[in-house]
Amino acid sequence: MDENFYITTPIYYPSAKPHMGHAYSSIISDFFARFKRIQGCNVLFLTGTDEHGQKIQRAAENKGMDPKSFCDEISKTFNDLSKTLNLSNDDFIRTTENRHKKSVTNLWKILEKRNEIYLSKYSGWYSVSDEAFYSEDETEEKNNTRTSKTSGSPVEWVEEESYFFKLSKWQEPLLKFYSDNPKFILPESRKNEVISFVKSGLKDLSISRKSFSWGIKVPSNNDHIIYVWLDALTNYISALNYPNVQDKLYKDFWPASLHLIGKDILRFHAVYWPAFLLAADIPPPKRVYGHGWILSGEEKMSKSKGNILDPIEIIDQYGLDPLRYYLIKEVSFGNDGNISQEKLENCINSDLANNYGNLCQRVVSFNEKDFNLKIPNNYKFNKDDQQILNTYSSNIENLINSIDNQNINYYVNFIQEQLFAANKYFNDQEPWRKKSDKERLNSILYVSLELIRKISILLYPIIPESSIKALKIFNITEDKIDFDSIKNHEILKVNSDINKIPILFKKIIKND
Ligand code: ME8
Repeated sequence: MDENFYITTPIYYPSAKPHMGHAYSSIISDFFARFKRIQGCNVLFLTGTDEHGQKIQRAAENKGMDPKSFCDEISKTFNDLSKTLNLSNDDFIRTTENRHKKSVTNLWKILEKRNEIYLSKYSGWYSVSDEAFYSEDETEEKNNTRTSKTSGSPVEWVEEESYFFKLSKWQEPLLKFYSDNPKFILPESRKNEVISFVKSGLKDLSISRKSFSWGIKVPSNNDHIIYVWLDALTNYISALNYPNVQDKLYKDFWPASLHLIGKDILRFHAVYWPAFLLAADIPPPKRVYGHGWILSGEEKMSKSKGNILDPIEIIDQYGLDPLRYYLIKEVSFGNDGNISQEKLENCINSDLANNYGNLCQRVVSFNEKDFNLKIPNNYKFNKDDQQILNTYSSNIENLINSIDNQNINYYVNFIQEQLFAANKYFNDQEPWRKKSDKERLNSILYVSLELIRKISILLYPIIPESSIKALKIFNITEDKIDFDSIKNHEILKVNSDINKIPILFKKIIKND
């Protein structure tokens, strides 16, 4: 397969160090990037930091630092986190880089040239925390503070000269775009919210600010700073060397296959971004998926609420792959989810240590005693063998479709069922009682090893490090992992050597 696949995370504000919500978006994006790679696609995976605007300027001031040094410091913690999370990102973009400034300035000039921008005056509410403008009816008075109804963050009154983007003009073209591209916004429930918002009427959008200086200047009027969202969204094409539209990266990867974001920033990605692009005659991305929130108690985790979970602490205590597995499996994708230590420990003990790790150890140890660490020969699949093996070949299209529709839950359920089925197969077939029936014994061991190979491949996008460790049994290295091979049941070469591997997951001893 030579399909190109371009996936992006949101670019994160380096206003404070990363938390579990950021880790979540990044891990899910990595899951898709890794799946597409083992499917044989040419993948580009981008993440980065969104460094301009009043929010960052104020955060830097609070620390008594200049914004650039402040961003250098915190952006590094996001870049370090990408490594700690074992993200397979190909690039990490910072909006303070020249390649990005060039790209934003160019997009602005095109919009100006196409008469999509005009100068006027903005008066209304602005949330620095969300970097968003709100109309009167989108705000409310709470504890003597005017706040945004959707995010709860405080808003302040802004009155200043501003450039406007003619968003109202794009209302109908956007609605047509949504109906021509029914899977542009997922999940479906959020798509409906966006469509009703657009149908309710779009006002022109203020796209420059004058009252602070930290940002990219409007090329034709240096008193103005380009609105941070117009700046930030453009990162997705800056990384492809836009405005050089002849560049191979741009040609191969634009329009993006998937912008994966949290539901809080769907409006920016599903309304403003395609409108800017349509206005500049650039094709919009193929899909925007707005995932749910990781909650702490009942609330969205965020710095301002002081209820953040630190991914590094969890990784130090439990390891990376357990956290990745937990976030991908336990947070029903598309919905909000809670993190609990108890559920995480249950996941480690039951799914990872018992069902997966133990299966690998049992089968390899059995093989060592009876087959001297060789793939059995002279096997013959019976009906039970055929049935369990065929589950993979008959589900391969469903699995691919589930990923192509961001239905992670289907993919993860399939793995869980197959882990259960593989353990049951080994127990039910009782190879320890088949020592006198060599052909049957050979077959059970061959099938069990083959099931470990298939499951480990399926697990690779979720827990890459552990999957690679398990695939060492068969001397399969990361670059040889091929998703399509799960439909083939006779890849393992008879009489070839297999390897013992260390315990994959340690069980958590609970003190209750
Ligand atoms: O909004 N649960 O940056 P940001 C799940 N710079 N995901 C969460 C989360 C939570 N509790 N909290 C944050 C910005 N996220 C802009 C984006 S893109 C061109 C510019 C994730 O640092 C989620 O993906 O506030 C959310 O959309 C993103 O982090 C916001 O990160």
